Amino acid sequence: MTQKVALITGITGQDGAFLARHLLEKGYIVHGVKRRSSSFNTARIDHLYHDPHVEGEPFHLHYGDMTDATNLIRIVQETQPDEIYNLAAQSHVQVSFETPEYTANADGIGTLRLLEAIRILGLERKTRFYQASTSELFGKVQETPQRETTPFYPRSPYAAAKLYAYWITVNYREAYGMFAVNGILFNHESPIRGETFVTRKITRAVANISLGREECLYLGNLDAKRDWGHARDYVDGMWRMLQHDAPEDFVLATGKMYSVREFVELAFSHVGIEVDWRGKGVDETGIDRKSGRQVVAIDPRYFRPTEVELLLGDAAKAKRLLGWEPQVKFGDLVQEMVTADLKLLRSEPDFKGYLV
Ligand code: NDP
Ligand code: GDR
Repeated sequence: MTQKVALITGITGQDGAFLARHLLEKGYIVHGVKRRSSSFNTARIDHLYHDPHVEGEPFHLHYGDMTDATNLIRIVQETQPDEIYNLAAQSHVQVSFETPEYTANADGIGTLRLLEAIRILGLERKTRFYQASTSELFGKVQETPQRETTPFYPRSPYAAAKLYAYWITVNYREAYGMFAVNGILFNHESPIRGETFVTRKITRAVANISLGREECLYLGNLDAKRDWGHARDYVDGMWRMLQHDAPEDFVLATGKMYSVREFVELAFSHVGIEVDWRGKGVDETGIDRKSGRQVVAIDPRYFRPTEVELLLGDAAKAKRLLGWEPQVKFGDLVQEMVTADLKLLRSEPDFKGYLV
């Protein structure tokens, strides 16, 4: 049997790394698109990469950017993929308020460029296309829990860009008969989550504070609620969507929702700190009950101009048609992330020591 070929944009991100490993384990040849950066940005996938001169090496990287159409056309032409997973994006919601035009270009028009590449090269019948859509599309939620039929109401430049990407994917499916699908994924995390997303920011700070390297964790809205799963489970869902017999859109979620505050409390409990909340609003603080030290404070800079207050997904369709169910529970996810950050930070030099 010939090996299937997959092309992953956003290969250097959290999901790109998990998906690349998943597909390599399934025997795929995997091509990834990485951006040129002034220093190394492949830490998450270095363990998958071997000498490209070895014959039969299944993992290949290509320089590319979602804002560069000719480059995307060339990569698709060279790799002739059976499946494309479009994971590349400026994916930070708060950053999108500061870089709205770039976010629209990379996340919205970038998706169009890739779909057009498939069409220009005449690969509509060969190449299946996965678009990394998001629960942020639901934004100011119109129905809880949110499912495939829930109306969208984006609340950020990021979500508005992803809304365009969602609909252009649906349109290319309907207009050109392409196997193009949206995975509407709720938040999913892991020890390799980007350090500025709230979960990883919390688990890193908890590890740092417990090692005496940091005093206090500064956060924004503690009352935001999210449906948090594990990235490993979610990349398997992406793959299942492209193996399904018909191109359809699917929600992936755990069906459980917790607040940022609850995430903070649980993460600190793993290093023996019991957080006691005092004050209200921007003056709220989290105090370590035993030592009386302040370990959490609010910084209004982290409040968003428009916030998504709660997200809770219903993944019944994915369970029914794809046999997909998340395996990792919230408590285990938090524990895994705190444990990994403790291990990582213990092995990292404390640069303060070099500065005295
Ligand atoms: P990350 O932010 O970890 O990774 C994003 C990836 O996109 C990185 O590889 C990044 O490259 C790349 N990228 C960014 N801009 C460009 C560009 N202009 N051209 C080419 N590559 C680019 O995101 P995740 O792995 O967490 O998420 C993957 C996708 O899924 C994203 O599209 C995200 O919006 C979406 N999503 C994520 C969810 C989650 O909870 N994680 C939930 C729902 C959707 P570099 O390393 O160089 O920065
Ligand atoms: P989100 O993730 O916006 O849901 O987007 P993030 O972890 O950034 O925020 C979750 C919630 O926590 C609140 N919050 C903070 N967030 C950050 N980053 N930093 C803080 O200090 C802080 N304090 C409170 C936020 O206001 C928010 O309500 C993620 C991304 O991966 C998107 O790409 C993806 O589409 C969605 O998840 C589903």
